[in-house]
Amino acid sequence: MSRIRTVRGREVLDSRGNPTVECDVETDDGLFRAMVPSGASAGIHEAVELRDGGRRFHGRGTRRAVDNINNIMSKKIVGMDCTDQNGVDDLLIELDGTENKEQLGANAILAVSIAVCKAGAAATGKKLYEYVGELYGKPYPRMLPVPQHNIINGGKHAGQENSIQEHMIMPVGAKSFREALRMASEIYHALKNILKKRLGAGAVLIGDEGGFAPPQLKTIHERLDILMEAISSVGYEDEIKLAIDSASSEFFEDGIYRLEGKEMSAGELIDYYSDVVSSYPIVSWEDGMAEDDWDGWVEMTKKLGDRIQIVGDDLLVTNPRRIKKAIEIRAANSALIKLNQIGTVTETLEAVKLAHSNRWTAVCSHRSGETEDSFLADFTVGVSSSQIKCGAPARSERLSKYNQLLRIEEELDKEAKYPGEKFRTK
Ligand code: 2PG
Ligand code: MG
Repeated sequence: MSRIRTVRGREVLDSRGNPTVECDVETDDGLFRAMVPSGASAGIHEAVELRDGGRRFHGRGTRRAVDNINNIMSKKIVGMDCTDQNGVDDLLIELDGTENKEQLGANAILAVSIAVCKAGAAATGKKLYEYVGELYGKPYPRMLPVPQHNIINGGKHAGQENSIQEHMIMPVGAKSFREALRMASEIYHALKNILKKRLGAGAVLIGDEGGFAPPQLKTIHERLDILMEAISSVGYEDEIKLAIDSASSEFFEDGIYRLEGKEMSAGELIDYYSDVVSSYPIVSWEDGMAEDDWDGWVEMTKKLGDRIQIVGDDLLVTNPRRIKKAIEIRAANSALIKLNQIGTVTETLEAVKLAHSNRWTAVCSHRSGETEDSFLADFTVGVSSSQIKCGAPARSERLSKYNQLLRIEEELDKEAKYPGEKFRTK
């Protein structure tokens, strides 16, 4: 038992240079800090990220959210036991009192929730991943996640319209996380050289998640061809599989998907995806369908769900209610997990539990606007998730998570498995 002494919020900047929320929680064991990330291609069903509006920071200021921490939440939380994660999160939810956390802001609530979680780990003398595992509440297999590295950025993250957002490599043939990260780094630099030689220096400018954003490559085929070339140039054809995130809500309107200069119905788009899946070693496809196109999701899962992982991001928004529905109607077979889509550690744990107990995978994910906080790495190991999506193996806001996973793997030594083999199905 360790009492929360002070709770202090502040406005800091994220990796895009936009304001975000940081929170310090002080207990007898020290000071514990959390920072929240922020999405660009955010789903409409996500919990509300409270922004100030007005001219300051082009309306993106987080002073109101910070004030909510300092003037409202801190008054109730101070004095509570920091190991009572459930109790703290329940209270924050109750204080907010809305469905989507619009009153206090999910950005404010999550900053407090994560800082309390870090304090709780210290109070119990546990490693953060161990403590998260305990909150998760199951005897869990020790596992390091297979990374999904987005090394070609498109869509909103690269200032491009009507294009696929993320082209990711998964080092499934690696024997450890450390080896996976090395392979990814080697491929990243091989890709950089090829792009530069073939398309010039402008092709290696990077998008929000550290991947390259070559404006000349407009179609998924052009992008995946060069990706495959980079993979084979360093000899990893057998070790690497691919994952895609369409972020299709961004190119869906009035029942029509507008991608790469074509207009398609859900069925036509799924046929297009099927061809792509047949042509490349793809094992995972995220947000192929738009956030409310439930019929499209069911159809895509029916058509491709036996062959690949169908991941719901904007569709599910880490919300147990939406995940439950998707499980019932078979609208996907995997949930993307983003803490700030739902707003507390406890609810995020519930979302992962729901996925895992229905034999779904749970892919723990960063946001395109990130911070140096590495909580996600510990969270991912804590819940024994088989995968993490954190962007390219470059830029420190991405590496803060990957480097923390290196430390955790070293600490766990031979105890931890790397589940790459699971994805070598194609
Ligand atoms: C996604 C995410 C992260 P954003 O769509 O999966 O890669 O993007 O944070 O912009 O929503
Ligand atoms: Mg996504």
